[in-house]
Amino acid sequence: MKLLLIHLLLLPLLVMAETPNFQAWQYVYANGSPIQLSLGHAAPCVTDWDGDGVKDLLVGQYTGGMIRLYLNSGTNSSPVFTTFTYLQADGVNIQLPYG
Ligand SMILES: [Ca+2]
Repeated sequence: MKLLLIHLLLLPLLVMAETPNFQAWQYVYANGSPIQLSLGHAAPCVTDWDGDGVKDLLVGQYTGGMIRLYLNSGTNSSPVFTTFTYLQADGVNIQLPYG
């Protein structure tokens, strides 16, 4: 009981410590145009996919359940995205359940 009470008392502190700091939205461009998905429902993720120290962009898309990979040819502070490839496994586009 004592342990539960301590957890309950500390919970607000943990929530406050993890509160994200959002900034105003902005388009992400590839080849000079905003990245658009045909049906929307984008699931973006930023990570250094190829291990070169520069963060890349992955975007899960509703259409076909596929995942776009935009490699960053710029820097982390000024990313540059051009074309994308779909993530593949054994030469086949990875498709996740969708719908
Ligand atoms: Ca990278």
